[in-house]
Amino acid sequence: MDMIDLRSDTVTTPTDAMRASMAVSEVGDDVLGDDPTVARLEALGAAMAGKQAGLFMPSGTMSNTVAIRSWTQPGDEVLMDWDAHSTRFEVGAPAALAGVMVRHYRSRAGVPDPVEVASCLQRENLHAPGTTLALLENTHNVAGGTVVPAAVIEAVATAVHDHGARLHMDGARLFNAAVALGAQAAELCAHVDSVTFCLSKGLSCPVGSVLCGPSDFIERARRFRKQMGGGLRQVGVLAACGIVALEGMVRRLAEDHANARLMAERLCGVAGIGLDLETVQTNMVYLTCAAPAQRLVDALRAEGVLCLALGSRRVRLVTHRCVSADQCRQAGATIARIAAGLPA
Ligand code: TLP
Repeated sequence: MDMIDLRSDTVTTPTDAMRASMAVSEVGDDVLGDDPTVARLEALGAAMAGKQAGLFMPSGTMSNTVAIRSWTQPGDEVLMDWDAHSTRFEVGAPAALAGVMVRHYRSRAGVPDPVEVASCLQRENLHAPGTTLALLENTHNVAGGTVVPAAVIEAVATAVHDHGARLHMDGARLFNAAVALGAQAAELCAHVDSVTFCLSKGLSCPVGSVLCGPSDFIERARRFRKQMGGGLRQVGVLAACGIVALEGMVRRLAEDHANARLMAERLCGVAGIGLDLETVQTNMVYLTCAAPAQRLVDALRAEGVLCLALGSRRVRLVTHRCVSADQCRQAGATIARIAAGLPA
């Protein structure tokens, strides 16, 4: 049976153009600063994010953790969304590897309220750790792949900067946000101090993220990346895929968004499924199911549809380059049939 894999956009495989560029890319020892392909990717990534410098990272998780470590001192407070990826899915890295105290704000459909963020920022005193960093996530994964508009980012940045803190954006799916908003990525990054985006999700690279920010921050980040074991040698073979992705894979993300939309519209109103169409803004569809989520996921696997249970009654479907519109239609019909038949 051909499986329709909607577990994540991380399942995308490299394109033929990526494989070809890997074969011919010029490489060198990147820890010694000798890899010209990595340098090209970092410069391109920084330019697209509108920042001074970029740093190639093995993963989004390491990129966020290195950013947190580079902007803070152990014991500082870092403010992030209650459902931020760095809180939910990074194995406690901010605490374990950066030694920071994490505090949470709550957003509405992934969009923070600048007034609430401002009210959470703490000044350092004898008792309180000072807030030195805040995080935003764009698109916001757990909220549904929702986008944070540029005006909200600017308002949050103003509050954070007025406090004397920094703002980092987890833009694992920054280009999905940009495509959905019809904006340039740099417009969404204009007011944040640093941003990371992933190459290995909808952009289809096998590995990698780019952390972008001011040059002195990136130099600190380079040391912390090394400290965490992320110094890589002839990694131009991977950076080459990133260049292909940034030059040619961004605009097609609109197709993934359209496919998510058609699947969501098919599933809206189906018995046994709750779905908020307003949160379907990019390439994700979150379902609330009447039956336990894992039971629905297991039943769908037997029918050739793969998806993830992210919560006891929540199932996530993610569209990407390796699933077609027809497959999304087929998956929608299968999910509707199975969900309607499962006991609560
Ligand atoms: N998210 C993965 C899982 O960890 C949930 C996925 O399948 O969506 N920030 C955000 C917003 C992310 O969604 C992810 C990956 C990361 C950071 C981490 O990226 P990687 O997996 O490269 O460490």
